[in-house]
Amino acid sequence: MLYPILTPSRLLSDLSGVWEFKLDNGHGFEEEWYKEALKDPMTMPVPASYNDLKEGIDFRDHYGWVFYQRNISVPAFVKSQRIMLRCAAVSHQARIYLNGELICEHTGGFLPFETEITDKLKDGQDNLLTIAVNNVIDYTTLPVGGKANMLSGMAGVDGDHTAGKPQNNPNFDFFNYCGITRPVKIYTTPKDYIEDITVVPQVIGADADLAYSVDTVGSGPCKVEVFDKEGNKVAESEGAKGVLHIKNVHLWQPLHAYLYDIRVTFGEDVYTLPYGVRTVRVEGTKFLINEKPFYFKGYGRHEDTFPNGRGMNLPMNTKDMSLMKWQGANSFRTSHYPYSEEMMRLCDEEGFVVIDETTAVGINLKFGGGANFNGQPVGTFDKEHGVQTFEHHKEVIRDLISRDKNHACVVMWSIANEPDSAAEGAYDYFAPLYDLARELDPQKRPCTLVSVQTGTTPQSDCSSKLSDVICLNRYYGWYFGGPDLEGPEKSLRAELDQWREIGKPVIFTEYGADTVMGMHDTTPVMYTEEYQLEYYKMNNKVFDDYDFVVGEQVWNFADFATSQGLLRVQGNKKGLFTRDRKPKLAAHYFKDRWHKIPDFNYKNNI
Ligand code: BDP
Repeated sequence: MLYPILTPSRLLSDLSGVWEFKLDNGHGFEEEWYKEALKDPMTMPVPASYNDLKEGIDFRDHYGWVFYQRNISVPAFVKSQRIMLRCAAVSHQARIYLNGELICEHTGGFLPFETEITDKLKDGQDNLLTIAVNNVIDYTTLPVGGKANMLSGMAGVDGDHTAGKPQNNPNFDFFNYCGITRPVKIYTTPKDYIEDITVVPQVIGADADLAYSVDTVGSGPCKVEVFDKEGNKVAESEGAKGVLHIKNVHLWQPLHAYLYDIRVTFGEDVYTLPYGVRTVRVEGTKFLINEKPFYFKGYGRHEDTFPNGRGMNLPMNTKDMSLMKWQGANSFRTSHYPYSEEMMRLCDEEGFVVIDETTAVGINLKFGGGANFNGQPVGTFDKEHGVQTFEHHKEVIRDLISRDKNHACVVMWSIANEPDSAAEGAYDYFAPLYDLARELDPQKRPCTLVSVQTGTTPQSDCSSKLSDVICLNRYYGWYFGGPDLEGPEKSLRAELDQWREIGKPVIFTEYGADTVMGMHDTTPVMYTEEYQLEYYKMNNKVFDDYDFVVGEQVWNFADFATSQGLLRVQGNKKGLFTRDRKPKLAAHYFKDRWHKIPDFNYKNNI
């Protein structure tokens, strides 16, 4: 799916701004709130998560639907064009009404969807646009929620305590922010238009061949041209499919990005795709970018800021990129959902390497004592009582790859975070999803799932068989051991000795310790900044001893909001930075360490 842009043939209008807003009182649909102007609405910015923008727990933890509304109209001069309404992300379920008519429904909170409105707009008048948004998560959704009303597993209580009123029970450790979290846009195209563009690079010596295909609707001649940064045309081709040959190609390299502009013309329609040329593959225990062994230095992150919640925050994206580069990092994982298209484009521009994750977090009923769904332990993949996410999981993989396939920054797909990957039925659930991702990705990037520490071994984890790279979330010295770090160090070494036998590259995609900014002690006790530092030093010393460990991504880049619970002091405090991006002690330690670790060939001499 193409990112909407302004081109010589396409108009773009961003509907960001202050909309009307109302929490559903349980009768919104029955009373047809979408048919006329909302009565007694509040104001609400779009894009943003609404949760932190008004006061009170009832507002923050509202369960169910909310209604957003505004008027739209388009200038008469675009009426000869095809007019599209596009939402970049609505968490988690959307119903769109135009002038009271339901025109589109979508499930899944982190990927774009669009609908044509050309014939639905009234000429010369305002049109009432209503977007109803539902935040309910359950065993059919991604991310996964437990039984409604049950207190969260993260609260550290047994599952038989129920809350008084309906509420979500996230089976994951981040606040269930929701709303219209990314921009809503109207864009137009000619009636005969470019639907999609796919480009696959192949580097041959100093040159590159870009195999391209353009999906079109209607008829017309198709031409593709490639321009370098100076605006010189370096390749061109005719037809909807073909190969573009670039002589002396300038490669996209981690932290040294280079983007060409690929301009596609189809009849009257024009679209320009920024494009980085690089290759990615796994060989033995090495992860090769442009044929050189790459070492991942960076983070698991969240799209989480105050008061935007998960709402797109362009200044913070820029600040984060600057902080990550200040630290000498080169990569992050989009834990635990696809990030905004704006962030992905920024990573392409800045040369940041991304492991691109789906929304599949919480496919693990062992969390919360395994009592999440029925109040009694249930097998995660139990056909009758387990998760019912498989079909939606396929949709998410399809939509994620369709959105992000052309990004140079994306070097690997993460199919899920911490699923119950050693459970009965896990292999049968995941094998078809890997097959699907591999079939759909035109660049055939490596695929992984991010493996949980509890209950998995290299022998039992289906990731050993299915993944190209083993990604481990490990908390030796935090949830497993600590404050003593000697025992955890031994256990970590013992585990790595086992993974060596699998013969695949290993990346630590999470490791970390909760740390309250400003809490210090001469003895590194848990929760102090000193303990976080000692914890990381121990883990890193071990990673450095294993040549097949090809990356370290700390948990987390910054402190972030979660559901309330006994283990969470106003959120998860494992950040190297606070939520407002001030560095803890360990941030300086990593700055020093990562600037000494080269992006390539780090493990060559071990
Ligand atoms: C891992 C999860 C991550 C949590 C982290 C933690 O992947 O989402 O935030 O643990 O407990 O299990 O901090």
